[in-house]
Amino acid sequence: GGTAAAVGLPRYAFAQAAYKAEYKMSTVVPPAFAWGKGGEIFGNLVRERTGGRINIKQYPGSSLVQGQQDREFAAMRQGIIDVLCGAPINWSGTVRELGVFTLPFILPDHKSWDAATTSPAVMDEYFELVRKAGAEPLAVGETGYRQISNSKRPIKAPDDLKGIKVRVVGSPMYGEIMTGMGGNPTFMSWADAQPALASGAVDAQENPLEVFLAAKIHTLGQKFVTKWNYSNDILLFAIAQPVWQQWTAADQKIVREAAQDAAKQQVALVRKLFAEDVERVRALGVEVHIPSAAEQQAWQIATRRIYARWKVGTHAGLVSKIEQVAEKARGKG
Ligand code: X2X
Repeated sequence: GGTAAAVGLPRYAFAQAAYKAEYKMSTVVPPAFAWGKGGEIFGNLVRERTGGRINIKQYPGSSLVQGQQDREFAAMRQGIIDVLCGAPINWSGTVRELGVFTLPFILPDHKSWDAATTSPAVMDEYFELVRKAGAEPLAVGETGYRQISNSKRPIKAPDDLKGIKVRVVGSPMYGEIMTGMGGNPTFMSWADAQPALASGAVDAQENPLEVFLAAKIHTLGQKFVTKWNYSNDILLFAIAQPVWQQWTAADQKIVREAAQDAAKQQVALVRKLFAEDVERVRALGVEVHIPSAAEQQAWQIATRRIYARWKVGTHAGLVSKIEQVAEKARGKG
C-alpha cells in the first residue's frame, strides 16, 4: 500500500520528510577558540539561510565521542556525527591520507599554505579522497601553525628537546616527528592534555598560539615557546554522505556556501590572531623564541626521513602536487 502510493512522488518529497530535527556537529574546542568559532558561524549561517529547516547543533569538547577526538571520523561513518568541522590530524588512525597538509614543514608559510589549499589540482583530488572516505567536503578553514611550548627550557635546537615529554595528538606521524626533533612523545586527547600539563605528567605540548592563549596554557606551567611553524592543518567542513544525500540540491547549495563563508571568516580570525600572538604570549611572561633561518633548517633536517616516510604513508602523488604548488608560491617571493 504505502510503497505503491509513494511511487511517482518526486525525490525531494522523501528527502524533505527525512530531514532530522538536529544535525550533530563535533568540534574539539568551543567557540572561544577560532576553530570552534568557525563551527558556530557555519551552524548559524545554515540555520538562518534555511529558515531553520537545517539545524546544525555544535558539540564542542568532542563530546559526541567522549572527548576522544581521534574517533571523530569513525563516529561520522557510524552515524553518531553528522557534521565535521575538524582537523584531519585527529583522524589519522582512520583516514591517514587526509593528513597530507601536515607533513613537517611542507607548507612553512601562509603564502605556500594558501597556494596549496586553493589549488584546484590539489583540492579536487583531496576532496575526492574525502568523498571516498564517506563525507561530502564543503570548505577548508585553518587550524593554525602549531608551536611547541614547555616547562623546562628554551627550545632552540633538537638537543634541547632531549628528555622532554611532549604531549601530541593521536597521530603516529606527530609522534615520529617529535622523536625526530629529539623529544619523548606521548599521545593524548585535548581533554587529557590539560590536566597532564598541570600535574607535570608531561613537560610540553604543541598547538597554535591562539589555542595556547584561549586555553591559558601559560597557567599550566608552560614558560617557553618556540615559534617554529612546523605544521598547520586545515579545518575541514564536511557532511556525512548519508545526511548529505537526504538534502535537496537547493539545500546542499545553501549549506556549501555557508561553509565557504564560515571558512573565510574563520581563516581571517586565525590570521588576525597569528599576527598578534607573539606579543600577547610574551605579555604573559612566557619566553618566545623565534628560530633563525639556520635553526629552522636544523629542525627540517631532523624531520627529513619522517617526511619521506609519511609522504608515502599518506598519499605520495598528492604530496608531490602540494610540493610543486608550494615551490611555485615560494618562487613568486
Ligand atoms: O588537541 C589538540 O591539540 C588540538 C585542539 O589542536 C587538536 O584537536 C588537534
